[in-house]
Amino acid sequence: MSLKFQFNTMATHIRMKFGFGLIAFSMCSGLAFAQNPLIRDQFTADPTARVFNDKIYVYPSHDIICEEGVGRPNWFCMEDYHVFSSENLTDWNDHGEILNQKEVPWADPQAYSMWAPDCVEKGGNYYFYFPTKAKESEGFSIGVAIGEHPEGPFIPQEKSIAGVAGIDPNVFIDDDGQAYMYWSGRDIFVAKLKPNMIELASEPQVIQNLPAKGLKEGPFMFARKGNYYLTYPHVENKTERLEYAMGASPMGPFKVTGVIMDESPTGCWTNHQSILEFKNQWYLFYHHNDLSPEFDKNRSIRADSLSFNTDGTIKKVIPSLRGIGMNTASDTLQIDRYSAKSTTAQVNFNNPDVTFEGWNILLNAADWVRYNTVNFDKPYQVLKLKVRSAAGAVLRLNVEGLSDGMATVDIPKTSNWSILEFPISPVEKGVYDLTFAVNSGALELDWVQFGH
Ligand code: FUB
Repeated sequence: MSLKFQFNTMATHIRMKFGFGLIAFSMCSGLAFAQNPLIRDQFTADPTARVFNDKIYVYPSHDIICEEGVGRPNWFCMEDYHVFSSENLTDWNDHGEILNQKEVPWADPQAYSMWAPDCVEKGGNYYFYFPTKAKESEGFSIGVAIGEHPEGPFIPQEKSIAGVAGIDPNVFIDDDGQAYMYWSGRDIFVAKLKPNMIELASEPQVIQNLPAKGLKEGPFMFARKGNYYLTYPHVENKTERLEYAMGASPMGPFKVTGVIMDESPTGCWTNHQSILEFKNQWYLFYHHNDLSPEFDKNRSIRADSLSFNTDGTIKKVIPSLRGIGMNTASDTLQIDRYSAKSTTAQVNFNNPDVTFEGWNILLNAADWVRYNTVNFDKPYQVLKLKVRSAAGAVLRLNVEGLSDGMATVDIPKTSNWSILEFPISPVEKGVYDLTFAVNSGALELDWVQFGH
């Protein structure tokens, strides 16, 4: 019996070919990425992260590339949604496609406009809210699909929500059980939802006192210590930055309070946020175009830690590549997703034509790269590196707290990528920050791993 795995990086489906036929199923991929971007085998955007059953579930949009004759080329192009989950913020599982535009009775099946979604739980059901274009309509409507599990399956309602036109639905359920829906369409709107979660219980209201100039979209509401935070991307200057307004009730009034994340320095035009608390730490989920630097409508979701000042205001989040997850020393540590680096150290794609193959970091003499929060859960005696070095190099590994460092290794000339192993003295169990510094020569480093 022949067994063949084909990995389709764009669709994240596994097809297993047995002697008797082809079986296709959505997979739980279990890819271990503790860093940013979180998902590296497809484009993802507009992440709404939720905690259900002690796990984080992320509901993003799923960007694809529209070819001529499919959707609108050179624009946003989305035909379906996937959901991803993680118990530890390091290993993210792709639960596969949860809804496709073709399955929505009221939607234009050729619109490729399944923009930013949300999902909330009520009474043991999961309500998945999504925008798309309705049949024979130019504008966006918002629909609901209902499931019994956070990862679906989700069954779409026959009709979109009456009285709502717009994008980027967000649903907030207050402590008294009342649900509110927020959405955008130039302004940001709010309305109460009926207990059935699929109909409005009040007339939509425009939220007042938000910036009048520059696009606002992507509302996301959360509450903390009696404060209600209405967060939204807004174009104050050239591209979207993440801002927020605070109020004492879910429908306002709100006072514009500050900026959560500045405009992207690399010019990705959109950003889109959600904020949650998980195991006593707050996180910001957002997106950037890491895997598509030349086309900012193919985006990738990210997450970084977020914290508050004592007066309840939000401290600005500086986007990082290191992200939020802790690694174990035996993981393949993608050192190019660094915590800090010397200014001249340079991150490059492994294969610029196939960005899903990831990155490496080029270190010349005196360059260094730091990678924080690695758990040495047992004594490791081997340092494994995937490197390439045209002329050879001497590389030093410093472990924070160890004055002598951990190892200094000679990297031979290797014109091709090579996996090299070096003996090291084990360190005591603990969580360490690692710094790789080049004493002489130059090398490209793809990943690092510790073993026995
Ligand atoms: O993903 C399409 C649109 O881009 C979203 O709906 C907006 O929030 C922006 O991120």
